[in-house]
Amino acid sequence: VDDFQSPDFYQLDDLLTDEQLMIRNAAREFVKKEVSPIIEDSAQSAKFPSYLIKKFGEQGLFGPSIPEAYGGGGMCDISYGLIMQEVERGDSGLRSMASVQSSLVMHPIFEYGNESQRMKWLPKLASGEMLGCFGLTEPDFGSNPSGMRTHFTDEGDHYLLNGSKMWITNSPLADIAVVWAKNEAGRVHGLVVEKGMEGFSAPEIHNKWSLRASITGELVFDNVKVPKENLLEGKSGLGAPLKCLDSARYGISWGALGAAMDCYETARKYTLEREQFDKPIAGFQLTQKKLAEMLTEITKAQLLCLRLGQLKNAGKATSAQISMAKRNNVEIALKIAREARQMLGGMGITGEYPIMRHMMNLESVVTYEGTHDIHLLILGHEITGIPAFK
Ligand code: TGC
Ligand code: FAD
Repeated sequence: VDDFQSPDFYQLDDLLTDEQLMIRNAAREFVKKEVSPIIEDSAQSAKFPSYLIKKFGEQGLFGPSIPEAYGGGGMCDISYGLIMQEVERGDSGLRSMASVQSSLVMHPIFEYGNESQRMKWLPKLASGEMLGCFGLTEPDFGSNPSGMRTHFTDEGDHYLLNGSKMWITNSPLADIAVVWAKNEAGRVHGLVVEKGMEGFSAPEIHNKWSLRASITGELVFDNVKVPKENLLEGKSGLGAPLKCLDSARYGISWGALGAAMDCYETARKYTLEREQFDKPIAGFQLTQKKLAEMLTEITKAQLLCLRLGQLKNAGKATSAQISMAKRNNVEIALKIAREARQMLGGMGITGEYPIMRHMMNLESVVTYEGTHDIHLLILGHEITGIPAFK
C-alpha cells in the first residue's frame, strides 16, 4: 500500500527539473518513513501527531518558497506544489498543518510584514520551533468574510482586539495567529496575536469525522492588547487575506492530487490481487472502466497543476485559474476516493487501507479555502464579469 507509485501516464516527470524531482522524492521518502506508519492511529484516535511539527521543519517542508535569508527553502512554486502533493498522499490533515504554516502564516508575514517582523517569526516558523494559524472565518461569516465582526481600536500605545474566529487549523497549539480584523474605519488588517496574550484563548473543536489527524479550534479575543508592532502594515483590505488564500489554494490543487494518487494506486493493486468468480476483479470491465477513468482524471489534474505552477513561477497565475484547479482537483480526488472505496468492498471501510480516511478528509478540503460552489462562482464572475455571490 505504501510503496508510493506515482501515476505518470503522460511522462510529466520529464518536464520537471532535477532539483524539482529531488525535492519531490525527498518529501515522498519523508512521508513514507514518518507519516505512513503512524497516520492511521493518529486519525483513528483523533490525535494530532504534534512531534511531527519539528520534523517537518527539519525536512524543509515549511515555507519552501520563502527566501533562504528568512529560513525558507527559496524554492520555486512547482517544488512547493510537489511537496504538498507528497504530504497529502500521506494525509490531508498534515498537509493542512503545513499549508497553513507556509501559505497562510509565513506568506503574509513575508509579504506584508516589515523586516523586524520577518526576522522575528519566519526562521522559527520555518524550523518548526513555532507553529502558526490563520484566522479569517468567523462563526457567522464563512464564505463571506467581508462581513467579519472581529475588530480592533487604536488605544494610543496598543490596539485592543475583540471578536472570535471559527474552524481554525492548528489554533489550539499555535504560538502565533495571523488574525484578520477591521479597524474603526471598517478596513480589514492583519495582526499577529501571540499565545499567552491576556484575553486570548484558542479552544479545540472536537468530534470531527474529517481531518482527524489535524487539530482545529476557535480563536477568542476578549479585549486583547496587541502591541502596535504586531500590525502587518504592508497591505490592508479584504484582498490581503484573499491573496494568501491564492497561495494556499494553489498548494491544495497539488495536495488533492496526492490523495487521489494514493487511492488510485491502492485500488489498482487491490483489484489485481483480489479474486472473485475465479479471476482478479481487475479483469472485469467495470473495474477497468473505473481505473481508466481515475487515471484519466489524475492525468488531467496533473497537467492543470504543472501549467498553473509554470504560470505562478512566472508571476502570471490569476485567482480564477487557481480556483479552477482547486475546484477541479479536489472534486476528482473525492470522486476517485469514493470509487476506490467501493472497489475494495468491505475492506475499503477499514483502516487497513488509506482510502476511507482520504475520503473523509477530502470532505473538508472541498469546503475549506473556498467551497466547491464559491470557486464555481469565482469562475462565473471571471467569465461574465458579473459577481453572483450576492
Ligand atoms: P470582492 O469584492 O470580490 O473582493 C474584495 C477585494 O479582494 C480582492 N480579491 C482578491 N485578491 C487577491 N486574491 C483573490 N483571490 C481575491 N479575490 C478578491 C478584490 O480585488 C477586492 O480588492 P479591492 O482592492 O477592490 O478591495 O470580495 P467579496 O466580498 O465579494 O468576496 C469574494 C469571494 C466570495 C470570492 C471571497 O470572499 C471568497 O473567496 N470567499 C471564500 C472564503 C474562503 O475561502 N475562506 C477561507 C478561509 S481560510 C481556510 O479555509 C484555511 S483551511 C486551510 C487548511 O487547513 O489547509
Ligand atoms: P457557509 O459559508 O455557511 O456555506 C454553507 C454552504 O452555503 C456551502 O455549500 C456554500 O457553498 C454555500 N454558499 C454560501 N454562499 C453562497 C452563495 N453566495 N451562493 C451559493 N452557495 C453559497 N478558516 C480559516 O480562516 N482558517 C483556517 O485555518 C480554517 N481551517 C479550516 C479547517 C477545517 C477542518 C474546516 C472544515 C474549515 C476551516 N476553515 C478555516 C473555514 C473554512 O474556510 C469555511 O468552512 C469555508 O470558507 C466555508 O464557510 P462555512 O463553513 O461558514 O460555510
